[in-house]
Amino acid sequence: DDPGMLAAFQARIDRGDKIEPKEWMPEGYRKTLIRQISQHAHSEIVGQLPEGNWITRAPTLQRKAILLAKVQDEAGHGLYLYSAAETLGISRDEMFEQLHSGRAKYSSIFNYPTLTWADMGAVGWLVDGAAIMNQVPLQRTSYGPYSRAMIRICKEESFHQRQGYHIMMKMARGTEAQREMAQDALDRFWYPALMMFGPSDKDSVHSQQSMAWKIKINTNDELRQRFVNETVPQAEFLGLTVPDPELRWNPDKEGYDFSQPDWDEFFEVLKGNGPCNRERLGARVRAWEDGAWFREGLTAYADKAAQRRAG
Ligand code: FAQ
Repeated sequence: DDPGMLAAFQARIDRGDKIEPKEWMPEGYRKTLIRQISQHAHSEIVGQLPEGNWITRAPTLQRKAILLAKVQDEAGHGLYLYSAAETLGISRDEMFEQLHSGRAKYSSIFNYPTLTWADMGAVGWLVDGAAIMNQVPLQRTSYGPYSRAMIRICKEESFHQRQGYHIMMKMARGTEAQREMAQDALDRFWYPALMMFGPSDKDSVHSQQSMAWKIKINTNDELRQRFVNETVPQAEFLGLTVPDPELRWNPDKEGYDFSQPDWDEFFEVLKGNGPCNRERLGARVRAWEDGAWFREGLTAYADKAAQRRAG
């Protein structure tokens, strides 16, 4: 890229301009956005699977309707984000190919199993809670279509977080067995939720450049700290214990000191060796293959319709 063009582009970013699809952008900026937005889209699509597991077993009709609506929202977010990525010159088929071949990532969190109904509470409360913490600042990201997608998505994520917390309240204040299920769900999801923010700043390869381009607004560790600060009082309100003996309020930094997740486990999950990686990817590949006849039918119909119009 021409140095003059790069400097002018950086000046636009620094001024707070939004970059729009047809405008000039450095190749690295385009590639980073495609990576981040498509990974986010894949996360929404794969993220339907752990909760989809409980739709047929929700304890009441009302809970079932709410969970169904939440999972449908996630499909919508995924499609919305694929569209935003397409404005950068990648096709949806290419993105699916990257997901199905294992080349593209999706959030590590969705490689953990959802074992009990309380996990639906923990996912909504902690996973959507972490997603919001990450995505609210992204409403100010420099790429126009992405920032606008984030505004809408964050509104729905807030509802998701509240429904999860509501399940946790019910369980934590229910029978002793229900309280234990809620505690167990918190025990299993706490550290995987902390991992959602990405590796520690010192190991984050992309943060510096992404922040200079305002593709990212905060560092991974900043957002993780914010999440802990907001979530610990919510756990206390539920009467549940965060599974971290080192957790302590630190008045000097006006935040909690807390233990880091097991980063070796995180990198293993990223390499495809988490508890559910194979199952999740397998389910997506199967869905793609099972839908082949339908895609072919649609294309054949579109071709015929175009011929008819031309004739
Ligand atoms: N999982 O240099 P950095 C949701 C990778 S919310 C997997 O720090 P970056 C809603 C990273 O890609 C979840 N991979 O990377 C929902 C990179 O590898 P690469 C989705 C991870 O991009 C809720 C390498 O590690 N949200 O789905 C993870 O600057 C409930 C080095 O890391 C978003 O994607 C991870 N946790 O920062 C749905 C938000 N962390 O690509 C259903 C947008 C890092 O070079 C139910 N994304 N990696 O091969 C972001 O903000 C950023 O991409 C970060 C990572 C913060 C995730």
